[in-house]
Formats: sequence, C-alpha cells, structure tokens
Amino acid sequence: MKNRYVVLIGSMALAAAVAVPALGQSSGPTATSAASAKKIANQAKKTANKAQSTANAAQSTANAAQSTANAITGSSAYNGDCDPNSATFLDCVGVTLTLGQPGRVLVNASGGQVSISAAAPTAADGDCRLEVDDSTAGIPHSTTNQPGEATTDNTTPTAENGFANTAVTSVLPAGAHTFELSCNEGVGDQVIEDSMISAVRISG
Ligand SMILES: [Ca+2]
Ligand SMILES: [Ca+2]
Ligand SMILES: [Ca+2]
Repeated sequence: MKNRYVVLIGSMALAAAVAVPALGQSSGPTATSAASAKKIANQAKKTANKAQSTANAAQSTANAAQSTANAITGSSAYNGDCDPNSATFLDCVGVTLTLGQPGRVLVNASGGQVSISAAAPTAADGDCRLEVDDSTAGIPHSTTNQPGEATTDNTTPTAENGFANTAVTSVLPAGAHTFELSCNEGVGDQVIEDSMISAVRISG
C-alpha cells in the first residue's frame, strides 16, 4: 500500500510538471519561434529605415548640387581704355563663367570708338566682335560690327561712336569659359573707350 501511494504522488507531480508550461504559455517551441520572428522583423525594419535615411541624405545632396547647377550665373566687367593698333584682334574686356552643366550663355557688350589719328585723314575705324574661349566658333552667327568713321573725326572721349554686340552662344560644355569683346584697327588710329561686357548662363 505504501508503495502504491508513493507511485500515485509521483504520477501527480509529473502531470503537474508537464501542465505548468502549457498553462503559463510563456515558453515552448511556438512562442519562441514567434518571438524570434518579431526580433528579425524589427531588425529588418531598423536596417530599412537606416537605408532610407542614407538615401534621403544622398537625394538631398544631389538636389542641392542640381540647384547650384541650375542657378543663373552671370558676370560683367568694364575697361576704360583699349587700344588696338593693327588688324590683330585685341581683347578689350572679358569675363569668365564656370558652368556647372552644359548651357547657353547670353553675352552683351558695348563700347565707344574714338578716332585719335594725328595726321589727316584723322578718321579711323576697325572691327569689333564677341569671342568665346578666344574663338567665334561658340557663337552661331557673326557678331562683328565696324565702329568708326569713314572721313570725318567728330569723336572725343566724351563724344564716342557707341556700338554694341550681342549673342546667345551655342550649348557650351560644363566648365570655365571666357567671353570677350575683341577689336582691331582698320584705317587711321582708334581707341575703344568704355568697353563693357555681361555674360549670363540662360539654359541647359
Ligand atoms: Ca589704336
Ligand atoms: Ca580673345
Ligand atoms: Ca561719329
């Protein structure tokens, strides 16, 4: 009888031991698997958020760079006295623009021709033109004009023969470019007073 009693008590204890985990539902293969999956999902979400944050920062940097490249850039300059003395073109005034991306540039220039020949005929003339990077190739048409006087000098530094040149360039590659007003001398002796130039990037 004593042994049977001991066996009965032992069986009850075993049954209780098996039942406890099921009642608490705090462990076991299914619960462990769910917790592990949640952990993995959270980690994946964290990784995705970090990647999104990095992508957002990169996009922001790219947007800022694009904005800089798109920004209108311009420059202007003035030169009071320019004295070409032969058929060779002399740069009277110029500016440099650095393009962040390929684009066209509006170039406007002006000057005042003055005849200064000492001997008759005192009248003088010459040609003036726009140049991009020391060449006319970047401009789709001629910009050459002929400021001057054929026979009669009626100019002084305060009463000039004013002239202007204008153009929109062809699409220029990104990088630094020079834009110049260049003049030479034909007959007589002339100077170009008050040379001015403006260059503004206008499009891609
Ligand atoms: Ca001259
Ligand atoms: Ca030049
Ligand atoms: Ca005149």
